[in-house]
Formats: sequence, structure tokens, C-alpha cells
Amino acid sequence: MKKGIIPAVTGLVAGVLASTVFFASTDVGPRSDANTSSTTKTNAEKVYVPFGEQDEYYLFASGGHSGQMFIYGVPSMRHIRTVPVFSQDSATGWGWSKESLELLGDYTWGDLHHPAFSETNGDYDGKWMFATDVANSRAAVMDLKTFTVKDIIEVPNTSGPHCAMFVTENTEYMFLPTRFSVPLGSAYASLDEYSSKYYGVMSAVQFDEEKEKLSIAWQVALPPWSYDLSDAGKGPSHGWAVVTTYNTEEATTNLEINASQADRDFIVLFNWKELEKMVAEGQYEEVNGQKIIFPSKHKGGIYLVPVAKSPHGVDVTPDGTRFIASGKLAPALTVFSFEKAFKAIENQEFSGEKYGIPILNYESVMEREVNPENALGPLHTQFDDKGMAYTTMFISSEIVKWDPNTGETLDRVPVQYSPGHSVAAEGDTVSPDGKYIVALNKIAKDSYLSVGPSHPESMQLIDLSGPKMEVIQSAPVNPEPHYAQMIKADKIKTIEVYDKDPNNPYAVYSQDQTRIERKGNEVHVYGIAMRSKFIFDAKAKRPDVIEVNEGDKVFVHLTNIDFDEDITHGFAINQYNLNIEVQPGQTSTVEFTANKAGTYPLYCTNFCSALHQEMSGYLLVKPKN
Ligand code: CUK
Ligand code: CUA
Repeated sequence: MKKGIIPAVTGLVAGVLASTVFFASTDVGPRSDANTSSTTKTNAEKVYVPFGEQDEYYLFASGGHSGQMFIYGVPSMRHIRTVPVFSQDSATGWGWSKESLELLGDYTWGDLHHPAFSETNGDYDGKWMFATDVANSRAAVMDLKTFTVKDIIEVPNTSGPHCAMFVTENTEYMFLPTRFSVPLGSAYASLDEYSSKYYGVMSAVQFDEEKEKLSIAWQVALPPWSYDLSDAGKGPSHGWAVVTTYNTEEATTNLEINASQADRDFIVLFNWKELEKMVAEGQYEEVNGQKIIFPSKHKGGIYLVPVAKSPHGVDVTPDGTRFIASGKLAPALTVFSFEKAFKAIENQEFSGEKYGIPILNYESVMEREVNPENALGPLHTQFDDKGMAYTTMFISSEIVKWDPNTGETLDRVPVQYSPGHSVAAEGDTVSPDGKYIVALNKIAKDSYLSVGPSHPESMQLIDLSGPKMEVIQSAPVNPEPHYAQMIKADKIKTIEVYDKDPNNPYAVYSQDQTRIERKGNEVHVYGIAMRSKFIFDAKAKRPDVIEVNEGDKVFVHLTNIDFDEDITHGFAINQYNLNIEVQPGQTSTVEFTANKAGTYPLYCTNFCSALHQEMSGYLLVKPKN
């Protein structure tokens, strides 16, 4: 590919070509940015956010196996911040501070796939962001007042909650069905016993806003298949959730071939209101401390809908009337009707069952199959303010706009290249904004300056306001933006500084409270950081020095008493592999064993004032003998 294909398409070349047969003959080709009137903004103007002004939307992109979340501004597509979630991040001390280590445990990385905002009445409320870790079966919640993670839990009995997070209309639940099937509790069982001993598990996770804690309400032991993507019902389908499956062949090796044999896999329909009721009535078994529903014994909450083989995404329309499955191996999308599904359940229009779960008649639930011409590899669908659907086509590298009411293809735009998900402005709410959609492309090829054999992924901003979709901006992104969320910027209300916390036993807010206390071989430092010094013990000869004995267990509790926005201090100890940060007003703890005798400078890692270089001291570790 030639360098600069994007500017070439949207710039001069397109202008020259705009009136030629190439554009006249097809509505599939690249777009021109030739303005239809002199009052229309150019593409450059549409994405330009002058200094001092701010973007209209936040974009939260999943960081995949970086374990982080990337925050961008839209329409500028400027990268604003990386927030560590499941992985260590020395820039913020995540994975070094005691508070973060308590949440991360022994894991140092994660694979973050689908971020999701908390919702109130089906609308993003701007309060919380949830995410899951496919690698280590964890769920996390980020506080949007501070853009920091408040809780992480490991979900027992499961492995690889890829289908999450998709939250229900009032954040009642987040459902976490798993990509991998394992024996409950990851116990050993031969793969010859796959069909009888392995389960895919769907976990219903809840969030307590007051306590800022996640918990597992109940789980469902599903057949030993792979579960891919899910979505929660809305409006008329409130109380329901949908999940795609693949490998219903139950292949245990060489999945590339063996998991694509059958013509049909399934969408699992969950009646979570019913499942909730079953749990309340005691219809579950307790396994490894969790309440697990076994659909073969506890009937009536789960149904299967046949769908073209190996579907990937399944998306509920904003009005909650339909769910749309994307067949990654078939060129087809299938539109299903919730109303038809409810009727089929009522009339018991079943074509069989698997593991005791009834299979609904395909024809009873299916509304239409949609095959946009030459479009290949549909993966995920988003929606605009008029209910129109936008589906990413991985293989033919484009986004297809189509009408779920008729199946008619309305528009197509090429993206560079191989989009996985796309994300629409307020896309998962009951009322998407319809202004922008961002294609999350797996392959950028030569779109950006080369950084060697591995190229960045790419996010492309598409303007939906004109008669045709138009790519108007492009930004490189670290691997791997599996999914993203786009929210109106004014919905998020961040704090400027942390409030004083009179209940925090480790916080000190004035110099005369600073002290170093010894209990046996435990040393607790109650210190402060301020422009431009550390004070660990104001009464000491050298207040900015910590002296301990070799082998001591040391706790440094550090409070930043600069109650000024943006005055963050860092705290690093040379050669001790330690660095934390304290934001304005925040108290954080770092714990370590002084197992190396010697002299180690400590210093502030965040450039905080003209005398930042002077913000240093020493850790002196006296040798044992
Ligand atoms: S998945 Cu479909 S492209 Cu949502 Cu993890 Cu990556
Ligand atoms: Cu505090 Cu630099």
C-alpha cells in the first residue's frame, strides 16, 4: 500500500476524481471530501479542536493484552491518558502501591476486551466504567471521578470471560460468559471427559456503588462450548440477555478446523429475571462458594436459538426489539425478533434440546437474513439515532450501513484495514447520538510512520452527519482495541483534588503529624509530599531521610498535601524497584522489605515545581552486622 492512502482518499486526489466514472458508478468506493456547499466544514475543520477548547466526546478504548484502557478525545482523536487496570504501570505506580497490589494480587498483566459504562435507564450515567480480563478471569470497575480502578475481583469457576462487560439498563448486572470451557474450579479432568466434566460458565456480577465493590451474584453452568459476545436487553427485552456460541462441536484440539464443522451454532437467550428468581427460591447448587444454576436441572431460564455457524458479535437494537448476530464465517447477518422469541417460548415451538436446554425453531425467531453484496466477515454492529445499523466487515475492510427494518444496504465506507469492533457515539445506550462512529481496525499497514515490522492498530473516525459516511480522522493506537465506549464529555464529572479523609489512619495533613514508628522489625513512615520536599519526620535531624535496618519491613504512607489541581508527586527509591504516585490530597502506601543494605536515593518522579529536582532524600539501610 502507498503511504498516505487516507489523505489521498480524502484530499486532492478525491477532489480530482470526484466527478469521474469511478465515483459515479458505485456507492462502494472511497469517499470524497469535496464540499457540497461553501458553508460545509472541511474534514480538517471537523476534527480540529483548537488549543484551549476540548473534545466533545471521551473515547475509552480497551487496551487488550496491555491490560490498560486508552482514553482519547473525539473528534480530535488525541490520546489523553492511559489508565492501568489489570497490568502494572510505573507511570502511576499501579502495581507498586499497596492499594493496587491488593487488587492485582499476583497477576502482573491482563487482557482487557470490552469496556462498558454504568447505565441508568439505559443511558450512560458517566459514573463508572467496567471491564473484564480474559486472561485471568477478572472483572474491574473504574471510578470516573478520578479515572482510577476501585475494585478488581477474580471470578471463580470460570476461564476467560470474553463476552463481557455488557451491562443491563440500570447496571443491575454485568454478565460474564466465558470463552473457554473448564471443569468447575479449574480442577483436573481429562479432555476425553470434555462433554461431561467441562462447562462454559456465565457469571452475573453486581456492583455496590456505596461500597465500591464488585461481587458475584450467581452463575450458570452452560454446555462445554465457547461463548463469544453478549449484549443485554433493553426496553421490551429488559430482563433478557443474549450470548453467541461457537465450537458447539465440542472440539478439544485443532479448533481452527474442528470448531467450524457444524452449519449452525447457537445464540443463548437468558431470562435473567427468571434466573434471579430461581436463585431466590433455592434452585441452584453451591460449588466452590458460588450459587450455580444447572439448566439441565433448573429449567425455564435459558433457551437456544440456532444461528449460522460460528457467529461472533450479537447486538441488541437501541429500541430493544431485535438482536442481530454477525456470522464471522458466513457473509450473513441474522436479525432476530425478541417478540417472536417470547412467543415461540410461550408456544413451546422447540426443535429439540441440548444439555436439557430447549432449542427454539429458527424460523419462529428469525426475522431476516441480511447479505450486503460482496461484504465479508461481519463482526459487530452499532447503531445511530435513527436506528440504522453499522456493521464492521473484517474481511472486506469496510463498514456497511443498513436498515434493520428492511435489510437494505444504505452505504458503505472502506476502512484501513480489517475492523474488529466499531463504536458509535453513546452507541450502547437506548438513544445513540448518530454523530460519529469509530472503526477499530486490527491492521494499519503503512498508515503511520514505520516503527519496524510490527505496526500499530488504527482507529478511524467516521462522520455520520452527512448523506454519506466519511472517514475524517485516523489515529494510531496500541494493541489491542477490541472494543470502546464513546460518551458525551459533559457527562463525566471529575474531581479536582482528593478530599481530606479523617478516617484514613495512614493520612497525615500537617508537618507536625509526620513520624516514623517502629514495631519490632516493622517500620511505618507517616510522611507528606509537598512542593518541593518529602517530610517523613519533621522532628528528625534530616526530615527527608528514612533509616532502617536490613531485613526490616517498611511501610511508607505518603500524603500529598498540595491541595492544588494537577500537582501530583511521585515517590521512587533507586535500585529498590519501587515507584508510586500521590495525586493532590491523596494518601498512598508502598510496602517493601529492606533486604539490600546500603544507601539509596529516593526522589519525586513527577515534575511538580521549579525545585522538583530538589525533591529528594535517602533511604539508608543499615547492614545486619
Ligand atoms: S472481540 Cu470481536 S474483534 Cu469483541 Cu474480544 Cu476483538
Ligand atoms: Cu514532587 Cu517533583
